[in-house]
Amino acid sequence: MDTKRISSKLEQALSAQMNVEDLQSHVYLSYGIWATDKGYNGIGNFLFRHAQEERNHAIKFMEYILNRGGKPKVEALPAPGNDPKNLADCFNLVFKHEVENTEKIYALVDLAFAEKDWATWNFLQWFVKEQIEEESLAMDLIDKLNIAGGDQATDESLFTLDQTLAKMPDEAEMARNATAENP
Ligand code: OFO
Repeated sequence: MDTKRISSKLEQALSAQMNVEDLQSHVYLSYGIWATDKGYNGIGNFLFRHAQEERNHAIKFMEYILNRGGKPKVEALPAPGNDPKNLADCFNLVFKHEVENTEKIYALVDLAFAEKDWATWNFLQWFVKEQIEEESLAMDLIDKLNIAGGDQATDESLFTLDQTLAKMPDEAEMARNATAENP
């Protein structure tokens, strides 16, 4: 009896996204190595933690496909690309990667909707929400660097920024979770 509960088209599209998440993980790993090598250990650590999150996203896709009776395929990944030119470039690239990823998730939601595969549509809503957090986190990085002085940032303010990012949570706080004590 065929127990597969997902179309081959969605199975392949979700499997491709599993590989995209793994590539994102490698990209953040490479940025973390770049930052640490430049002496920004706090920023490097933040990016390494983020690389791990992307890896977890890949596993989430893998498990879902398997749970629906499909079989994901691990593909060869392209190289992560050039190192960022500077911190502003690094944070802008993080934001760009997240926006591109959001668009990929939306395309999957569209596909699940078109197929009326509500289980997959529901599964993907977790990623829709996650991308709001990830984009906020990336915007926060850009804001923090601007506050530190952007291109004109002094070594001292960059040192403080590095320390701040070392302690920054991996998840952005959602506006609706804010309280008077924790705005
Ligand atoms: Fe940064 O995002 Fe995964 O999904």
